[in-house]
Amino acid sequence: MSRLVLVLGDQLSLSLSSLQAADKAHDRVLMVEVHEEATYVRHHKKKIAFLFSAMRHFAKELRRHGWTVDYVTLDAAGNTGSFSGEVARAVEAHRPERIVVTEAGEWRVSQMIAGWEAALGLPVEVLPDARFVCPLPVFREWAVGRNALRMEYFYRDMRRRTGLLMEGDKPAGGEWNYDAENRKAAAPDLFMPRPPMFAPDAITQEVMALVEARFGNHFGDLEPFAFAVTRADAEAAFAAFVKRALPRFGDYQDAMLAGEPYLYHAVIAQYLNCGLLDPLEVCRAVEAEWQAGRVPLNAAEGFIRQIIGWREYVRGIYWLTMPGYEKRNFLEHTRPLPDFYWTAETDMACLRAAVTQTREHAYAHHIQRLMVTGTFALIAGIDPHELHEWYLSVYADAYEWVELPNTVGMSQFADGGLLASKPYAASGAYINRMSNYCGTCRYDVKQRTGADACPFNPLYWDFIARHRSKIGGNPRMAQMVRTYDKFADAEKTRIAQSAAAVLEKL
Ligand code: FAD
Ligand code: DLZ
Ligand code: SF4
Repeated sequence: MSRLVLVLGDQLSLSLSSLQAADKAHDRVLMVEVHEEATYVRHHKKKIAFLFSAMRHFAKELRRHGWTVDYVTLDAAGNTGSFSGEVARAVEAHRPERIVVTEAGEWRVSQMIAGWEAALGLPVEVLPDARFVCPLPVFREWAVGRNALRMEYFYRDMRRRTGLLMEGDKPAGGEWNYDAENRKAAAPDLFMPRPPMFAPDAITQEVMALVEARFGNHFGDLEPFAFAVTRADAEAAFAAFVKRALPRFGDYQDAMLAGEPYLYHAVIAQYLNCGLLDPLEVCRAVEAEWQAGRVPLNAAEGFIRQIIGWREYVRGIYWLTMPGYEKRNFLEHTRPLPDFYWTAETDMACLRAAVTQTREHAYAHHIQRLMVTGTFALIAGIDPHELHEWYLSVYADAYEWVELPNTVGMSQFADGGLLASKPYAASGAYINRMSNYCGTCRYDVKQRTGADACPFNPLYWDFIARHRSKIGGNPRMAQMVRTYDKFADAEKTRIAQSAAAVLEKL
C-alpha cells in the first residue's frame, strides 16, 4: 500500500493522525506552499513568513525522522497555486494508492478535500484531528438539545475529561472559575516580561525575501521578525512565559497598557494553532507549576480555561454552525470597516495603539481584540463579515475555526447570542478603567457628547437606543436600556447627534 500523506500548514505536529496512520518506509508526505492559501484573505506579511518558515522547518524535522517529504515551495516551477492542483500533480507523479489527510481546520478546505475522491479517482481518507481535547462528535452531543451553549458548562466537562485541576470529582480550590479575581488594572513596570525574540535563520530569511517579493503589498510589517519557527523554540517561548509572566497572567488578564503589547499574556496561540505546541501539554505544564506552588490558582485556572475551555468551545461552535455562521448579522450592521483599521490613523489613542501593534507584531491580546477593535466595530455598526475578514488576515494566530466564532459570536453578537450571553458593548469608561490609554487621548473619556467626547460614549448609548428591541429583553442589557430611558429628551438628542457626527467622520 502506498499513501500520499498531505500535511497542511497548520498541521505541524509529529503526533498528527495522518502521520500515525502512515508508514514512513513506503509512504510519501506532501507539503505545499500555495498562493491560494496566502491570499484567500490578504494575510499579514509576518503571518505568511511565520507559517512558511515553520512548514519548511517541519519538513526538515520529518526528514530527520525518516519520512520521505515532497516539499513544494511557492516559487517552485510548476506550482499550480492551490491544494487541489498540487495534490493532483503529486498523484500524477507518484501514483499512490490512496491519499491520507487529517481533517482541515477550516470548512473551506474541508470542502476542497471532499471533492478529491471523485476528481482524482482514488480513496481519500480523512482522519480526525486528535490534537484537540474534545472530539467534534462529543461536542455535537453536548450541544444538541441545549438552548444556550454556555462555555462555562462545557469547560467543566473538559476539566472532568482531562482531570486538569481536579481533586477527585471537585474543582481544585473549590471553585471552577476564578475570573472574578482576574480583572485588575496593570501598572507600568520596568521589568515587564517580554516574549523571547528569535533571530531569523537562513530558512526564515529566504522566506522573508519571498514574502516581500510576492506579498509586499499585504498589510503589516515584515521586520523585525522574531517568532519561533521550530518546536524547540516554541517550547522555549512557552517556558519563558511560564517562568516570567504566568504568575501574573490571571491578575492582569483584562488589563491594557500603552506601549505594552503583550503584558502577561503567553503569546503562543500562533504556535498552538499550527501544531508547534500541544494544547494539553501546555496545560499540564501549567498545572504542574501550580502544584509546585510557583503560580497562584487563579493564574493556572485562568490559563487552562482559555485553552480547554474557550479554544475547544469555539472550535465546536464553528463546526456545529458551518456553513452559514460566517454570514450571520443579527444586528443588521452594514457600515464599511473604517480605514484606520489598516492605517492606525485615528485620534482615538486606544484604537491607534491596538492597530499599530497589530501592524508591527501581528498580535494584539484578547482584551484589545474584544474591547477595543471589537467593541468599537460593534457600537459603530460595522459589517461583521468585513470585520471577520480583517481579524482573519491581521493576526499570526488567525484561522477561521477560532477567529470566526470569536468575531461573529463573542465580539459582534452577530449570531444573536448563541455564543455570548450579552453584546460586548461598552462606553469609554471600561477602557479607562482597564488601561492608561485615555490619559494621553485627544478625547475626553468623561464627556458623553460633544466634539471632544470619547467617541465610544455617544456610540454606546446610540447602540443601546438603536437596538433596544433586539437586546432590551436580555436581562444583562435591561439595566442599560432603563438608564438610557431615564435620560432627558435633550440628552437623547445630543447623543444621537454626537453619534452621527462620529459615524460621519468614519
Ligand atoms: P493568552 O491570553 O496568553 O491565552 C492563552 C491561550 O488561550 C491562547 O494562546 C489561545 O490559544 C487560548 N485562548 C485565549 N482566549 C481564547 C479565545 N477567546 N478563543 C480561543 N482561544 C483562546 N485566537 C486565536 O487563536 N486565533 C484567532 O484568530 C483569534 N481571533 C480572535 C478574534 C477576536 C475578535 C477575539 C475577541 C479573540 C480572538 N482570539 C483568537 C482569541 C484570543 O484573543 C487569542 O487567542 C489570544 O489573544 C492569543 O494571544 P495569547 O497566545 O497571548 O493568549
Ligand atoms: C495560512 C496558510 C498560508 C498562508 N499558507 C499555507 C500554505 O501555503 N500551505 C499550507 O499548507 N497551508 C497554508 N496556510 C494554512 C492553511 O490555510 C490551513 O491549513 C487551512 O486553513 C486549513 O485549516
Ligand atoms: Fe479610547 Fe475614548 Fe479613552 Fe480615547 S478617551 S483612549 S477613544 S476610550
